[in-house]
Amino acid sequence: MRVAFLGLGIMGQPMAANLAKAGHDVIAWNRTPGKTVDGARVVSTPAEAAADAEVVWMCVSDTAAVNDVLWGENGAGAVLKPGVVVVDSSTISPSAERHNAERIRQAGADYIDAPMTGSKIGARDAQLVFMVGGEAASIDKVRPLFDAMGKTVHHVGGIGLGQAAKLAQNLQNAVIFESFAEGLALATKLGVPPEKLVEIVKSTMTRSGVVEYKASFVLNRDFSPNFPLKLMYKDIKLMLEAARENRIKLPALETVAEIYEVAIEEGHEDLDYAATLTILEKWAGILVKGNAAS
Ligand code: NA7
Repeated sequence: MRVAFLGLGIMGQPMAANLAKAGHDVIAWNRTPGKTVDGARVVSTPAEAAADAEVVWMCVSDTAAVNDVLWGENGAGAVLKPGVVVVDSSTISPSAERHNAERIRQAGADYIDAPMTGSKIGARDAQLVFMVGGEAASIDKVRPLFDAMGKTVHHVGGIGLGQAAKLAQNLQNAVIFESFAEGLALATKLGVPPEKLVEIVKSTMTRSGVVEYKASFVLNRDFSPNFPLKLMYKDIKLMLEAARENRIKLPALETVAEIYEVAIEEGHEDLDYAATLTILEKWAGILVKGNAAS
């Protein structure tokens, strides 16, 4: 298929590369020039990438970025032809997706929200899990592209429900990691070696995919971004916004959000969200100097 891939960040770049590897004709674009994708041509505007595409796939930071890519100067939204499918794999607000879908449909094109999970390694290994909102027929049209980038597609319901499911799922990543980090801080303060605690967690019902993924990075004090802290905080704000709109209380998440705010004040926004651990360590008086990535 002819695919315009818009956004070559930590997730987008390997996703676009996997599409090209699977034999699709990929034209890619990134806001900051200089990014390349094996097997794809890179052009200088979203409109140029989307001009002759059958599918336009977006993977950018947030709601404002999706707006820019679709509706900004040289945006892809202005060049869509009837029959094109636009897919958004960014994590953004569910209501913004409904608004985008409405405008895209006026051009006769289809829209799907398809946020994903799997982090940098899942993107590299084509093992992403997609949570999708939109028409089944639109999803079927782009099924080969999902297959080239991921292992599972969950069709949740109508437009925006992929994002809603993603927020509910990622809320658990944020809170589970925080509980792991608090356990580590307490263990270390009381004299239990962190490696021993990880060994125990992995051998009990406390184990989780989050700990499986994060433990080795944390033990190696490698806080380079798999999922940047600022993007997890962006998602936390989306979750709290959805909770407020729908009169739901999320007390654990509200506390976790405060830790992210401190981490951002301390300049950790571009590190992995695992760097929130260093804030707990600092409060516990156990942060070894030079231990936090800087
Ligand atoms: P990254 O690695 O931070 O990449 C973000 C991408 O979004 C990157 O290509 C950015 O371009 C692009 N971006 C950011 N703002 C804009 C605007 N205003 N216009 C166009 N493009 C923009 O994030 P990930 O790849 O980890 O995650 C992407 C999404 O998936 C995100 O929603 C996650 O929550 C899930 P740049 O290179 O900075 O010019």
